[in-house]
Amino acid sequence: MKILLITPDAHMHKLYIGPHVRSCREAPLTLTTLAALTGEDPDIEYKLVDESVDLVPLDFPADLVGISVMTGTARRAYALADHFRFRGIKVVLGGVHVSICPQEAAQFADSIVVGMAERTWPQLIADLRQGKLAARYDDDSPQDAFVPGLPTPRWDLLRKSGYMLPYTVQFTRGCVHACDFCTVPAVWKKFQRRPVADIIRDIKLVPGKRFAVSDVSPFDDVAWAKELLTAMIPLKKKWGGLATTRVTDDPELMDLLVKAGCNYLLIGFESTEQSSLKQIYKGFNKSDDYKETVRILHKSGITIQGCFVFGFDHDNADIFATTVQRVTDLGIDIPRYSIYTPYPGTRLFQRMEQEGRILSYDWADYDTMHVVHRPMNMSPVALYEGFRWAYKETFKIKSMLSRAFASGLNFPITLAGNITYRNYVTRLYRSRAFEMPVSSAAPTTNSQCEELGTEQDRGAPRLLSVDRRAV
Ligand code: B12
Ligand code: SF4
Repeated sequence: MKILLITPDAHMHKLYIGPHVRSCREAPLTLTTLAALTGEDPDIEYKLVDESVDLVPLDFPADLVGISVMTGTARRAYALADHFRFRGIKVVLGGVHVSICPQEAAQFADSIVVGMAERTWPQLIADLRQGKLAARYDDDSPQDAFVPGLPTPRWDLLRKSGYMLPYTVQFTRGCVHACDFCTVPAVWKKFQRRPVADIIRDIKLVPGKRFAVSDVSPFDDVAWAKELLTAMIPLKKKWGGLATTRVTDDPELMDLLVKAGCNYLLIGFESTEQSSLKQIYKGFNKSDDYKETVRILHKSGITIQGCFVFGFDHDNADIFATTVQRVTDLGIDIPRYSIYTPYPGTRLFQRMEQEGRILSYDWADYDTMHVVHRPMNMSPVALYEGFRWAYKETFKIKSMLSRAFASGLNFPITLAGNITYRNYVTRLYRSRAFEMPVSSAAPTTNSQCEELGTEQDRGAPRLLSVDRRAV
């Protein structure tokens, strides 16, 4: 049985080096994890395609196509699904957007998988073999504190040359926090850890010295994190991942992070304004502490990718210049900006809908680079222009080089990160000019996307254009 698994394109991290495309990030885990779930089965032949670095083989002779869907890539995913179903191939959709909007996704698939797929994916394959594919599979695994028995991802199935870091290891899933704009607490209700022994087994199987961790918040159970980091020390690997600003609170945790080989962390600072942090339920970020957080991380030899968001209700036109200045003063190595985006399923989406402030229900705009809500203290155009201005200002060559030189031994990581985002700024300025998104018939009830799956709302003509551009 030939199974084609696809992650539709997320343009942002593409880096063009001549005719070659690389993705300036870690290799994604979703497809390699799915492929591992069916174990050693000689009858199954997987082909994994991450559209950020590869072309989707539209004529592939698959028996089954599986597509992983995020909100921002939903249109592209549905277009690909249409294409393969038109060819008579069964299509299954899964992933975060499917878990939030199952009824919408079901219209484009023969089957959908809601939630994690550890149990449902092997079951789905078994059902398909017997010609009994169900329309929907729901995750019924126990939401225990630990997730035992996850296999090592099938890293061998991805094109390694496409990524900065071709090996990604999973430590945890979910998050203990509940920021209003974040999909994670909306989909994964519980913070779950993997058994330390399973994680160590996976890390030992990483062939090179370096790997990535793409879990959103793996160090918030401090006692467990210390146990894991202690077990990682003898492996002598180098790695990077994500953390919250609170990671620097515990000196022993910081010490173990360094000893375990961490030299890069992506951190959501989100705002320089405490009033905004409070409003988005991220009050555990203390703007006054940012300087100290950065100092501790730098002293520990850790490069910081610092994320800031524009468009909060307390933001006014001054926020762009204030943030750009603060990013410089703090010495953030790799700054990154996003636009506040009310993803379906989140508390923010619910609030924005109630307040009638959602401007676009076109999921393709939900990539944090487009304004999809009406800001409180500025116009949507001013938000978009301010966002672009902040990026342009921050990624001037002189600023980039000064950040890279300031990062000492981590010069290569910082420079690579800055080049990626400068590249991104260029694309941002070339991309379609800001148009006020026109909401096609806003839903009349607050039932989120379940109401949005009509022909009219999903904009059928655009969906059918499967993009055959060569990358
Ligand atoms: C790594 C990552 C990325 C990577 C790789 C994405 C990928 N698909 O692998 C990159 C860098 C590309 C990325 C980009 C973005 N990301 Co991201 N990302 C993540 C992150 C941190 C981890 C994903 C992961 O690897 N999980 C581990 C794997 C094993 O789990 P999984 O993907 O959930 O898959 C399991 C199930 O969901 C299911 N499943 C998933 N797909 C499928 C498909 C089939 C067929 C089946 C059967 C099952 C199935 O089975 C899997 C095994 O159980 C998540 C947070 C999270 N916890 O999920 C955010 C997350 C998915 N990203 C998010 C966002 C917002 C973005 C960006 C917009 C950010 C940005 N500004 O750039 C862009 C997307 C651009 C766009 N055009 O929309 C949001 C998604 C919100 C939403 N509603 O879509 C998340 C949830 C983070 C958050 N804080 O809310 N991201
Ligand atoms: S934004 Fe980060 S800290 Fe907040 S809920 Fe999401 S993953 Fe957790």
